[in-house]
Amino acid sequence: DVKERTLIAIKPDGVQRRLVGQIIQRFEQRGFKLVGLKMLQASQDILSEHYCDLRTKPFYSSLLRYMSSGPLVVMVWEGHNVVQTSRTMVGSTNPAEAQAGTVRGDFSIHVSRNVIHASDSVEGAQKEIQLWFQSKDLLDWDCWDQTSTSE
Ligand code: YYY
Ligand code: MG
Repeated sequence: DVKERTLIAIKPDGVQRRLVGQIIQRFEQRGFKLVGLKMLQASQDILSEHYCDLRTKPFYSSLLRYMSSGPLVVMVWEGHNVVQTSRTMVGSTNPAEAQAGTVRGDFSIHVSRNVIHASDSVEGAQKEIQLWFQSKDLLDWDCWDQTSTSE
């Protein structure tokens, strides 16, 4: 499905460390299309919804504190197999296990500061996109290189 979409968020440590440009570059370079982008400091409400599956985990409250501690850059990327391919690009949850060449494998060392979020399934992505974006803020734009320019 070439219209598959996923939610990618650069976490507060990624923004603080000026990694926004490099991370966006990787997704553009791979061939995905950016269809939504915003910067915000997240509330506990939206984060508790976003991480509802983890509410019983011991790290849950520190995760929410960290995720609300500074601005996030939240994006929606579109393209063939984008959910699975972005998980591969992002690397293992624990950066100690993440391969070099992945975002986490290149930029992080600890699971509590792992720089980036990516949806883990197509259904999860749909829920997360609805949670973080209004549909009017997602742009269904055509690439010029796929459009006729004979005028
Ligand atoms: O999807 P992903 O981010 O790779 O991992 P999840 O299992 O969904 O956990 C979400 C988030 O929680 C993870 O990115 C860091 C944090 N976390 C943690 O602080 N300590 C753990 N042992 C596991 C996860
Ligand atoms: Mg997850």
